[in-house]
Amino acid sequence: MQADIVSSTMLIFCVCALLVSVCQSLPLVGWIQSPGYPHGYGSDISETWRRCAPPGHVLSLRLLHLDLEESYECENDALKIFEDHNLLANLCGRMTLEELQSSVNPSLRSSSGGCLSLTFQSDYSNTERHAGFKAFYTTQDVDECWENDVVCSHFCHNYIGGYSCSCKPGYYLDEDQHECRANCTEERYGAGVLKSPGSPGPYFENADCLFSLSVDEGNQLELKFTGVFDVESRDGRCVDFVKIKTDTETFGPFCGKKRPADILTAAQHIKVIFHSDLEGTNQGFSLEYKPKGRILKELLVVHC
Ligand SMILES: [Ca+2]
Ligand SMILES: [Ca+2]
Ligand SMILES: [Ca+2]
Repeated sequence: MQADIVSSTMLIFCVCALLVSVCQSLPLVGWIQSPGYPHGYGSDISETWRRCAPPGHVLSLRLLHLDLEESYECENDALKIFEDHNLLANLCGRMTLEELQSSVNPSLRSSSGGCLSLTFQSDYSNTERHAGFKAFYTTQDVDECWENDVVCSHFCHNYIGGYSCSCKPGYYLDEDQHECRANCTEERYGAGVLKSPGSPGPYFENADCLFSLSVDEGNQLELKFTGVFDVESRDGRCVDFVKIKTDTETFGPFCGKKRPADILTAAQHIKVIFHSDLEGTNQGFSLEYKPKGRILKELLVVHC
C-alpha cells in the first residue's frame, strides 16, 4: 500500500516535470481579440495586452480581421500596437486579411527578446455594430547568423534561443566568444625549428604568438632564418611581423620577403613574437634555433 502511494506520487511528479519541460520548449503562441468579437464591442472600452518574446526570439503579431468604427486619425475607436514604446500601428475602419497582410502585419514584429503591446479603445457610441479585431501572435527563434550585427570570425551556429561561434582547427575562441585567435603560444628548450602557425602553407590570421626559447646556462641562443621568408608588409610597413626580444635587446620587427640575417642573441632566454592581422595569405617563416657557447663581451674586449 505504502509502495503504491510512493510510486503513484513519483508518477505524478514525473508527468508534471515532463509537462513543465514540454511547455517551456513550446513557442509562445495565442490569440488576442476585442471584447465581444465577432458580435461587436461595447462603448467606453479600454484594454491593453502585452506579450514579450523570450531571449533570442522575436514576437510576431498577425491581424486576421479588423472592423472598428472609422474616424479621423482613429480618434473615436482605435487599435494601437507598440513595440516597447514605439507606435507601430494606429488602426481603425475595416481592413480585409489581404490588406492587413500586405500593409500592416509585416511591421508587427518585436526586436529580439522585445515586447509588443496592444491597446484597444472605444468611445461612447457606435452608429452601427462593428465586429472588432482578432489577432494571432507567435514567437520564432532569431537566426543570429543571418543578422548583420553578429560577427563570428569563422563559423556561426544558430540554435533555438541563441547562437554560438566556433573556429577552424589550430584556433581557439577568444573570451568574447566571437573572435578566433591562433593557438600558438609555447615554451621550448634547446635546439629546434620554429615555424609560423599554419605551416606548411599560409600562416594563420589574427595570430599573437609568444614563443619562449631557452638554453642551458652558459650558452646563448643562435638564430637562423631558413627557407622562404614571407611576412606581410604593406607600403613598406610591417602589418604582420616577427620580433625577437632578449632582456636587453630587440631584433626586428622583421617583415617582407627578404630573409633576415643570422642573429647571435647573447641571451640564454629569448622571446619570439609573431603577429598577424586579419588579411593576406603569406607563407611565413622558419627559424632554426640552437645553443652556442657564450663568449663574454668583456673577455672579447680584453682579447682585442
Ligand atoms: Ca465608437
Ligand atoms: Ca537563434
Ligand atoms: Ca596579414
